[in-house]
Parts: sequence; structure tokens; C-alpha cells
Amino acid sequence: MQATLSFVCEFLTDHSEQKMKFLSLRLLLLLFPIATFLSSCDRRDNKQAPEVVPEGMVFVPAGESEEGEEIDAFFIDKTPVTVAEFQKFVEATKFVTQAERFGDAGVFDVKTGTWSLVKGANYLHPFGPDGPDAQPDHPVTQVSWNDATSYAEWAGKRLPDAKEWFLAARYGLEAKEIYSWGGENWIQDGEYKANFWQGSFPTYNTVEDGFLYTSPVGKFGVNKLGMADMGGNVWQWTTKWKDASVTDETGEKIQVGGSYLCDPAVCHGFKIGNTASSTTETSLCHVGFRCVKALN
Ligand SMILES: [Ca+2]
Repeated sequence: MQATLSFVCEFLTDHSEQKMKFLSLRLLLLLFPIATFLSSCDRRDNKQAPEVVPEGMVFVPAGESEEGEEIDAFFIDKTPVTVAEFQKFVEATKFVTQAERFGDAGVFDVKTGTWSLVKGANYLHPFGPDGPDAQPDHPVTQVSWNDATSYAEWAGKRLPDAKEWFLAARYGLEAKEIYSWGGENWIQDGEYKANFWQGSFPTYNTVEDGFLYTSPVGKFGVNKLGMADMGGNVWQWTTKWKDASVTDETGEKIQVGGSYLCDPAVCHGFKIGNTASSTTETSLCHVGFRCVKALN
């Protein structure tokens, strides 16, 4: 202490350039460990789940995209938004989907193997009035990107960027593992790990996984973060443009995850990294979404 006082007194009486440099160096040496500590706190907080995680969501630690881009930690829905959840939104806001406004939506006919616009197809009747009704615990479909965005805003969330979705899908996996459930096989311990197309697309489906169309969310288990349906069941909207230079009504948004219509020999959409895309007003019988939320 006496030495420090002596230094300060000496400094106050002698403002030489050399003393100034010496004091600056001392200050730098003092502040550097503090800055390093604070920085490491940020990184640590970005890797550990906060005490409160929103209901129905999981914490995704910060990480790197496949392209090496830093991605901040965020929360993501455990499952795609269900028909029942979307119905709550409609009841609360009197929202009318784009498929309902247009009067039709895109439906795939598994008998003929063709797509067509079917009148009356919407999120409650994904295949039209004559097809099976949407089930409350299945992922909602026949929602456009614009519809999904409206739901997310109402829920205090947003749609994920594709790189965020893939970060969550790849959590805890080694590079060689190609599916979100881990490994390189879609049957493990004798059970299917996802709802996709067995047989030969587009007209022959053996339905070995038990579902010709959508399945209840979570039916095929969860990944290491506790997320279900990160491969198969329904494609999921993201905020990423297919072509960043085309962002008008002709532009398309990237979808991820694959669907019950994905034959691994054809599109293999449920393999991590594979994508599809549609314009923002398009509604289809095999496309849904899930939401994300920032930590703060
Ligand atoms: Ca299936």
C-alpha cells in the first residue's frame, strides 16, 4: 500500500511522458483480465440453458453453421405447430388463412401421384372437403409462409432462419450422422425414426412406418435436444429466401425437414441439409412450421 501511495504521490508531482505511459500500461493490465472474464461469461451464458425456458420450447446453445457462421443461442419449439395450436390462434384473432381466402390449396393425390389445387382445401381439411379432416395433435398444414409468420407474431415468436433450424437439428451429432435422430439409418432397434415415404414415390406407398399422411407430433421420438419431427412428417417454413435477389411475390422461402411424401430415393428431404421451397402465399398439404424465440 505504501509503495502504491508513494507511486501516486510521485505521479501527481511529476507528469512526465514516461510516467503517463507506465500508468496506461498498468491500467491496461488491470482491465484486460476483466474484459476477458466478461467475454467468457457471455460465451458461457450462450452455451448454458437459462433457468426459465418457455413452455413447449427447448434451448439451443450458440454454435456455428455449416458455413462457419456464428449463431446466437435461441429457443425453438419442441414440435411443429399443431392443428389445435393453430386453431387457438384463429379463434383468438379471427385469422383467415390464405388458402381460405383463395378458396383452394395444393393437394397431392397419392393414388394418381399428382399435385393439384383442390377447392375447399385448408388447414382443417388439408385434402379438401372429401378428404380426411386434420387431427388436433398433428402438425398444421395448408398454411402459407405469410400465415405462419402471422401465427409466430401472435405467439411472441418468429420463424427460424434455415441455419438456426439446422443448428438445432445437428445438435450433439457427429459429422457422419445425417439424420437429426442420430446415425445413418431410418430404422433403429426395429422401429422407424421418422414419417416418410416407403415404397416407390409417387404412387406406391407401403406405409411401413404406419402413416400415409401426417402423424401426431412426437410420434417418432426426439433428438438430443428433445425436439420432435426434425425429419419427416411435414416440411417446415424458414425465413431464408431461396434466392436472396428475388424477394418479391415471385421469390421462394426455404423449407426444411422433409415430409411424409419424401421418398429417400427421390428427394430424401428428411436428411439434414436438404431443402424445398415455395412462394410465401403457397399452401400445401405437407408443409407446416415451428417457431423460435430470442433469449431476451
Ligand atoms: Ca409415412
